[in-house]
Amino acid sequence: AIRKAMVAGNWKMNGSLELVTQLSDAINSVKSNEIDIVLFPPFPLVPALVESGVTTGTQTLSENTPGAFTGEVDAQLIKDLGAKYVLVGHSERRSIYKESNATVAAKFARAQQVGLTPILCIGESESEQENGQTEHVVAAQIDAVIEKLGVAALKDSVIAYEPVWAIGTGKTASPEQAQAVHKFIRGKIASLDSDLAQGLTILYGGSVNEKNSELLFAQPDIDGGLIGGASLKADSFTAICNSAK
Ligand code: G2H
Repeated sequence: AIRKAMVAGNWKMNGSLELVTQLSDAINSVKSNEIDIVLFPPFPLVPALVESGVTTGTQTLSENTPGAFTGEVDAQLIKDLGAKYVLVGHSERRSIYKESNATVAAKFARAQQVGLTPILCIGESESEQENGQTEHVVAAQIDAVIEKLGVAALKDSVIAYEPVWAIGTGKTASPEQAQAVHKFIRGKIASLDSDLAQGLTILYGGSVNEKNSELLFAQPDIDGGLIGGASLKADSFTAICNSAK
């Protein structure tokens, strides 16, 4: 493959110090140069996970610089604690916490400002998919970042395509369905910068498990996965990691 595979585990609001030990032991036993494995635990578990040797990211960050923002977490602090990546625009942040495309673009910018690599999460809802708006929606989500920062900003980033109707529902996009959207995303970016698009890691997310991961990852424009529920179980997660090698 021209791009290195990545498997990312998004723990959402789950996990414990004990789970850090379990998952880090399991990940350290399947680590290889062929694949980047990253976990996204809740903020308080970041230092323990960094200490374990597993590449770490956070599930969100503040778009602001330090100040009076009770409950928010600053990007520089995340970076100083040893995290390397941050998710921006996960569909749960967009839908539950009302993050707009503009807010997501601001978070993306703030991550890069401190040297964190943003993973830009995009995807259409069930009704948008039924109405044939998938391409329109994902294009607008990417354009919000390009309009703010220019296409070059995507060079030091990852995109995660997660159709909202497939998240935590057990419904996965078929490999062909997902590949078609990934190809559209890469093609859209290639129309602005072809080399950048060829090098860009595009992950698939939404009910990925150890049974469906291999066929998804075999698609030419799917470079790995963003895994939710199945990233909480050592056996499932390591099997998914191995299927990306
Ligand atoms: C999508 C995914 C991880 P799950 O949210 O970001 O979760 O695999 O549980 O659908």
